[in-house]
Amino acid sequence: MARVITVGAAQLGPVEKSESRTSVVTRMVRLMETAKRKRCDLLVFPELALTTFFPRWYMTDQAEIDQWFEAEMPNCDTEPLFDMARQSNMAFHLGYAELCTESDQTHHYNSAILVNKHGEIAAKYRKIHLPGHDEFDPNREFQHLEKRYFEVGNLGFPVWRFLGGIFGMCICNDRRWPETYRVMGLQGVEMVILGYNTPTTNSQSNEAPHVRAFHNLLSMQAGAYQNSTWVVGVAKAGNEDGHELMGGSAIIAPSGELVAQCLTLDDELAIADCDLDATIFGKQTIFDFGRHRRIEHYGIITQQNGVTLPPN
Ligand code: CDT
Repeated sequence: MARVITVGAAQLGPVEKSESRTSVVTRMVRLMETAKRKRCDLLVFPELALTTFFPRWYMTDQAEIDQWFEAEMPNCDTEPLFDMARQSNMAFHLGYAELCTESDQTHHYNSAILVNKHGEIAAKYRKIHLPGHDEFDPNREFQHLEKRYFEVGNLGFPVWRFLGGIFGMCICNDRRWPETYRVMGLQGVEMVILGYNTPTTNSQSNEAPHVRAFHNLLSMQAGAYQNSTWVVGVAKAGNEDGHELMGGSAIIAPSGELVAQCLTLDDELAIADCDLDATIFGKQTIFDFGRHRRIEHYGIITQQNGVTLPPN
């Protein structure tokens, strides 16, 4: 029997610095209402969905920085999303800046959660590939200070049994790295979910916007095909305080084909019925890792004179 889940890519338009979380969550709830009418099982929101893409701003005051983070999840601002999940029998994915205490120390992560249809957090991922820089860079048209504000995620790339399938998450820049998909692919992932905030232009080169849009799809479509998995990539898009973010949120089949895509730079839903069994063909044929993958013949030296070399 087919395992079909209806998935909504819930793209968000711009969130300006001055927009409150209450206002953003109201917009998100509106998308959830539409998704409910369309019988979505799962709604995917972008990276750092609740605020502007604050790493573009240079800040030195830790109290000011911490205002962009959530110390609890859910909290009073985000509770309506969890209530909607319960009322609508709809799971969702949310990207946000996470402030937490672990072993008596404060930590800052760029995180994402999967919330089930009962409104319970079922899974969490913390972004591993943090792009950009950690000090003010006068040579950039705008800053990208993820390395300043976030620590590298410490939860790896696990997969979870969710909605009758095997799910994994990554966040934005992670989607450009083949390792991201392969680590989850080796665990049998059937749907990779991710959010992104990607500037339309590169602050260090004059790379054309259409090339950047191409790289966005190229990475996700290759990851899907080479691991025979669905990929759902969702943008925060449009002009945030004069800074353009690309859209193009997409639902990609295990064949690598694009099956749904957002066309605007605003709040928008792209919906597709995703059959998780569509992953089986690729996993049992060309990308049957057990039968065909031959890592021992790739020429990667892991041992020398009986000593295991550290990976680099
Ligand atoms: N949010 C995020 O990871 N954005 C990056 C932009 C990199 S440019 C320094 C991305 O890979 O889309």
